Amino acid sequence: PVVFVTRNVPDAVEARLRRGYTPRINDSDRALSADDIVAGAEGADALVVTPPDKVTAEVIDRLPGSVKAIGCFSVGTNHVDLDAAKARGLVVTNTPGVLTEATADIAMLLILGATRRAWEGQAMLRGDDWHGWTPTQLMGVELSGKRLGILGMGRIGQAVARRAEGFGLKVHYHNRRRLSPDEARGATYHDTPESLLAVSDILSLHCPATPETQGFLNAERIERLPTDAVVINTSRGDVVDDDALIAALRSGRLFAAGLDVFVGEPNIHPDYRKLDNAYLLPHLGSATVETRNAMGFKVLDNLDAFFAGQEPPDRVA
Ligand code: 8YV
Repeated sequence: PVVFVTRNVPDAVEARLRRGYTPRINDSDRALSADDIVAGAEGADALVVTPPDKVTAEVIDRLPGSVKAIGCFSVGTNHVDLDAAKARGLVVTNTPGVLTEATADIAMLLILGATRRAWEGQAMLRGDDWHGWTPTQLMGVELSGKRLGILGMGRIGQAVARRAEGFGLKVHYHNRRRLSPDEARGATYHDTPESLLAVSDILSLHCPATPETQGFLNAERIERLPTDAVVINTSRGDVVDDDALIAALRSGRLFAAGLDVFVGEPNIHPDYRKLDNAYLLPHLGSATVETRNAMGFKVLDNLDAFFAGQEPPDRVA
């Protein structure tokens, strides 16, 4: 089968792709327009799509009839209109599980980086602006004994909770489903997001981007957080109202934010770059060699199953 791949993939994944398919790989790191995706899909049997390339209802409508399946190179599927895909009979798959640990590591990095002002320290050193140690220099927030609020206690939220225990954080969470005691490992359940916000010295967002979670962390909800709280986001930028978060960081209502995901990536809200208390990463959550290989192999496991006439293990539509 011919497969149009919207972004380049790790060498090991490409090698396996070439063994079973005729790949057409877009080599550029620029986001593709609807026209680019439709043109790339010409004559293809399947697409492999990585966010932020968007497969909207319009794109799905314009896809050539040869396309039967879409493999998301991601666990998140908000870049694909699943209803439109379903209506057209397209099979869509994703890559759950394999990026859990890498993403949880990045959440911890953001927690540490934001609370300990790591970026300000880097900037000071690299800008040749360090004039010596003083007892008041770059004082941060200590993790031990603080409350970590996890919104969305799925695989990644639970992996962050496991790591947080080692740092002496007390874990609280809200999730649509209350976890079993084994899964919760002593974390305190909150039956509403609002109740969780009130105790979250550090709030870490791990919910998917859906119409329900769109702009969840708005000005009113930020006000519910404790004074000097820290906000961490490794899920999707859409869960945060950028203007509200930026205003709270600027005014000092929040101590800091650690963000790996943004609305409109890669064109993030320009004001984030002006804030010393915003610790920013360019969507590195799953960016390890091990995880990106595993994600690619999962995409291919799903395509292999589909083209063998079997049920793909990670079908989402
Ligand atoms: C990257 C992610 O966006 O899996 C996801 O949903 O957000 C990340 O892993 C990306 O998909 C990697 O190509």
